[in-house]
Amino acid sequence: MNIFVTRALPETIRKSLTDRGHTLSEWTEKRDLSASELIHNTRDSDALFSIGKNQIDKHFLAARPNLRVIALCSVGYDNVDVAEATRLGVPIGNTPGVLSKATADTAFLLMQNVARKAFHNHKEILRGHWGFFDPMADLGIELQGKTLGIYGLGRIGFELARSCRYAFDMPVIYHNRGHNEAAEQELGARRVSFEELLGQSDVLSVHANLSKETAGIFNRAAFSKMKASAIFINTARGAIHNEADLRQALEEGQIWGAGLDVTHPEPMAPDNPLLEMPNVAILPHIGSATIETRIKMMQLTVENLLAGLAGQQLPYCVNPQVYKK
Ligand code: 8YV
Repeated sequence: MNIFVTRALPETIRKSLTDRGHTLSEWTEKRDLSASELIHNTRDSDALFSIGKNQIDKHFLAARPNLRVIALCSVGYDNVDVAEATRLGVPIGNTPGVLSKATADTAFLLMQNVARKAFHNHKEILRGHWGFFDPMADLGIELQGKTLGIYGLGRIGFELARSCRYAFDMPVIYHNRGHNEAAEQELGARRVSFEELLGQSDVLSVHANLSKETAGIFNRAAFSKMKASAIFINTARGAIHNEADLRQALEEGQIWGAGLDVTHPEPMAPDNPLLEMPNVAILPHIGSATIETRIKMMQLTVENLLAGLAGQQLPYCVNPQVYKK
């Protein structure tokens, strides 16, 4: 069967599909496909291997309702109209679990970078400013014993909470719809209201899905309730924080610093003022970007594709309701 892939694949991953008799058609241009290009290129496809930001919206699904499987090479699926895919009976696969540690590690490194102004200090060396030693210039803050707040404690939040607990003995609070029993038992994490999360966190890290409920929830009102010494971290989706409000909060000292692996839009413009702020660390969405993790993500995507093309239930399925029809 025919699989359209939105990127060129490593040979081992390609082989795991072609060895099963499938034919691949890969998009090799170094840019994302437009909506019409995605529709055009999947005209003879039985399955879509989606890497990057492809809009799997109503328009696309209406044009390609007969795809046997849409396999996302990501854990997030905010680029997909899942309700519409479910209505049309199209199974959507994702890659949960395998990127949790890598993404949590990215949040951890951003947290440390902001706390110690590491990116800023590195930029200072490049500017030739490694000169006179001033013992009170550019000081960071200690993380030891500070409170970690997690907005959306799932697999990734759990890994970050564990790292912070063991590395810096940080007590953990979190805001979720329900309890996370494992985090409460293993890490002594405490579930709190959103207001308490804002008011009590020394480091507040976002690990929620982007949804109608979470979009823009970190806005001017939210930042104004945080500690002036707090660090805000987002490795989930850029649209969960309001960038103008975040910038204002940083400029006015409502919060101490921010570390972002995600922005809205992406890529961030190179002249964005946040990039020059000493208390801000920004990365270009590299949360899952380790060799080990990216290969595992692709392997899970392959598992989903093989199952979907064989008419079986996807092992990692976002909308298992399609099988109840
Ligand atoms: C991906 C991600 O790199 O899994 C996710 O949701 O954000 C990243 O791991 C990105 O989605 C590109 O496909």
